[in-house]
Amino acid sequence: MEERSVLFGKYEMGRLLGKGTFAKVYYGRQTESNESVAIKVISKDQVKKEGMMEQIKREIAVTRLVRHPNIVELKEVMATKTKIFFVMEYVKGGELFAKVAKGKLKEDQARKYFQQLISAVDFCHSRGVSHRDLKPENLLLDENEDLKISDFGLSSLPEQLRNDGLLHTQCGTPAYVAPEVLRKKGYDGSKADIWSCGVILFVLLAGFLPFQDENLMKMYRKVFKAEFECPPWFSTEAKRLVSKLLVSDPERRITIPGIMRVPWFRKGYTRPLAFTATPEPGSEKSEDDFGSIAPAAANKASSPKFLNAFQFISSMSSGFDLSNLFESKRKAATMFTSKCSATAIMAKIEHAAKGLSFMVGNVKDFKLRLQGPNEGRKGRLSVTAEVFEVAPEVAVVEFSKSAGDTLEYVKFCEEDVRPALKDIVWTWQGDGNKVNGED
Ligand code: ISQ
Repeated sequence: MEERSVLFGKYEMGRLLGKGTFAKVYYGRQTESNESVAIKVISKDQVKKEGMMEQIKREIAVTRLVRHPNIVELKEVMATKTKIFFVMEYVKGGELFAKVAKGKLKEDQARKYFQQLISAVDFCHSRGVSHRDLKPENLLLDENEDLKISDFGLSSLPEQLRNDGLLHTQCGTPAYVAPEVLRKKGYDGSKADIWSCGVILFVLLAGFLPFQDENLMKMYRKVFKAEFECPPWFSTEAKRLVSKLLVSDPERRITIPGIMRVPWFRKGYTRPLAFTATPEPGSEKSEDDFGSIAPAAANKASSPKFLNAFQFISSMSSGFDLSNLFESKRKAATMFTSKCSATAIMAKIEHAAKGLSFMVGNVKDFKLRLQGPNEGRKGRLSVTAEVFEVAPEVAVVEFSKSAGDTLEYVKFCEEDVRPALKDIVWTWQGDGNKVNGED
């Protein structure tokens, strides 16, 4: 009988789907539901050695924030002492790249993919996320021939923002990267994404790249000058749109609202239906069985527990060591993301707690202890609030109960904390892709 490795007693690992610098992606099958998944395996050692842990954390945070029909969904994050596993939606149809490699697409087909690409990119930008490595290899097709963007791995959230509010890192493949990125001056990630979308649209319609030369210097020069030529089969309208996308000066490049007004783009375009908010993995479980281990692994004392993205981020922020989480029982915790500074969040929590007559004390720089005014069922309620900065513009805030009754704690979180902090919350854990203020 063939030996199949089973991950956490839950996913049967299958063939290799793809390989990157830090990760391998395997086909997988959830044993219980028979559902296909893609499992990205990352070696922690290698990631730590290369100082990439921050990037991994960002990938998780970002992928959780951007749930959209045209973006590969991250279902679960698990870890052992040596490896990180991203369980993702399995996308059956392969890379869009493979399709284009066989030849140019018909205009209507190219338009459909471009519309789906812009819809997903617009959604990400509205969440403050730019991809910065958009290229056909990162675009997959599902069984309905719908496009799915994969791999926010090496791009994602605004990482190296300087005082000018512009990005200062270069990622991306030269053929697709915007001139301002190659110039290594600060750039606006969302404008650079629009350039890449322009290159992708050109490739879909032409079957070849707009800026190509065996000599890399010459290729760069063409990119800087946005020097390209549309093949004769491009329609006038398509040519006009490509010329508005591939504009060297990012300030003069068309914006997403601009693209959406172009008749060529609008043809047959329907915004995706309201995205269904799927619960945060693990949120459907009760507190007591949270972190329980799957049957195959359950009888091994050293088996790791499942971690969802938020736990994962917070555990890594507290020293990059997941081992403590494997042994201890998970605390009752409530988390949200915020785009405010850690200092502002701390001040807001302190103010809100004092307004509720809680005593407030500093445990360490970004950790507060809040103590309730009344004796509860199990003594005075004591709550810890901790702020983790996961990216310059994104913080994860975790509330956990240190003492007192769990029901009183949950009530406190839902009825007191949630309304009091509504101004600073971006997304609540478990609210799917709902951003605060959206219903
Ligand atoms: C999902 N399905 C198939 C292949 C994949 C490769 C990378 C990321 C996600 C994937």
